[in-house]
Amino acid sequence: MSAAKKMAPKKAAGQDRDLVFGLGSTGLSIARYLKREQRSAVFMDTRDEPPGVDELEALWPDAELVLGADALPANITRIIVSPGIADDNELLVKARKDKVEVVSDIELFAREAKQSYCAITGSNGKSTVTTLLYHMGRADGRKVLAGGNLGEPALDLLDAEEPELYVLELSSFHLQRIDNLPADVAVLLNVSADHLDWHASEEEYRKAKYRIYREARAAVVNRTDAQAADAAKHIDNVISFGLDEPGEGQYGLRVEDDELYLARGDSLLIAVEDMRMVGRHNQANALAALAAGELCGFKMSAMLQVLSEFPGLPHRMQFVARKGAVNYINDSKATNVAAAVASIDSIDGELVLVAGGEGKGGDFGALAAALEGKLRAAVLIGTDAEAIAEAIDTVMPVYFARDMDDAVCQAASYAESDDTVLLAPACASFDQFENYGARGDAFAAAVGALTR
Ligand code: UMA
Ligand code: ADP
Repeated sequence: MSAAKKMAPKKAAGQDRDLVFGLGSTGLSIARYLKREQRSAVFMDTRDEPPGVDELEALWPDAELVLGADALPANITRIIVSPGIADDNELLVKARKDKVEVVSDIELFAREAKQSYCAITGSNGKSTVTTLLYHMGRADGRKVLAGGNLGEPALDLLDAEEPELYVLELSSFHLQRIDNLPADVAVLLNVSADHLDWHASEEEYRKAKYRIYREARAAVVNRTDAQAADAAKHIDNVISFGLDEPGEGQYGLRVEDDELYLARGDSLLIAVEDMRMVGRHNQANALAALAAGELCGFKMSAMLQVLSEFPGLPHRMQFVARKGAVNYINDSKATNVAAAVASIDSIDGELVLVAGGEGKGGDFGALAAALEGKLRAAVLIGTDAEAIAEAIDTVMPVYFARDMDDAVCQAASYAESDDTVLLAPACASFDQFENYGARGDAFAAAVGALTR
């Protein structure tokens, strides 16, 4: 199949035909699913050269393909849409007006899945909690599969040997398009502004997150967000978590003999010192994972073992090196303001912040408050460097860098003994890098190249 634009031929009357809209990793997983189901389909992407064309050709040699699409193909029964395509896409708007069903891959997963599943969302911490829960289940001897926004697209999970439990990471893009999601356990970790370049408003974004609870059988709620917790009030089986002291049967933090512990009610579970992940936000993530694991029926001992061993995911508060008495930490996955604030709050002592990229419509004001009194300097890169500078230049010296190499060299020159140089961009990476992983790798490589 060439990347040249091809118009899909009209289908024969009476034939059901799906339109797969988007040819990234989700689109390919939908193609594999439809192939298994022996459905007829046409594939479309607004891009002239979407990433999935070659793989689609190998999977479905006679596939009808519409690239650089500016109109819907004729005779479509249903559109299965990828998460990156926003609801205000004019082709989707037209399809809805024409009463064509628009569904997401997650909706199809929910219709097809025969085993239990735990659905996890939140503005930050989703991947960490999804991965923790996966490991906790495995440590308890369960057959668990994890995917969704993290790793394998959900429909691909249905093609593997059936597990006892699926753990699904869901984004607001997924949830915005969910009608039926009867998750056995639903977890909403936290909500802070993000993806305002996709969602029409912060209110719409929040509401999309709350949809995770609509049909859930059991829920984990963050008791410090009353509005979010309220969205689960119709559910009988609810466990809360928070960084305060927990009530009976709830998860939180307790101090005993000057030592901080994760706790369930009055029972101390594990000292924070004995966890491998660092940072207050990871204490919250661990508590949420324990609550979800309890609702999934996992043994406490297995779950605590995981907390004592799991070092965290790459590009999340990842220690890179100590050079010239300065620690370098890669939190490239801090792609929004709240995540960057959480990582800044996790650092003791003075820091040099490396931040910037594509701001996704976020408000950088909260960065200034988090940085007050602890920042040696900020080195800014990318499209929204100026906007960040405007928000924070009252609390610290701000410098601009051409690229990551330049940013790390400058950061090293401003850092003093025992400072931390922290990459916590508060922005998406796409203006300069393929993804946040490539950005974190560039940071680590630049640190590696420092001579002192
Ligand atoms: N796009 C077009 N035209 C199209 C189709 C897509 O311009 O016709 C653009 C989108 O606007 C977007 C990009 O292409 O900028 C990718 O979109 P996609 O929906 O095709 O992405 P996939 O490759 O299918 O990957 C998606 C998730 N991506 C998004 O939601 C943007 C991946 O999450 C997820 O891992 C994958 O499905 C499997 O489930 C990534 C992500 O960035 C990690 N997610 C966001 C986040 O975590 O903040 C929500
Ligand atoms: P997500 O999948 O939601 O993006 P990750 O687990 O990948 O979440 O973490 C991404 C970043 O978000 C981390 O690098 C950290 O900066 C921040 N973060 C993680 N957990 C939390 C939390 N519970 N609250 C606030 N920020 C967090």
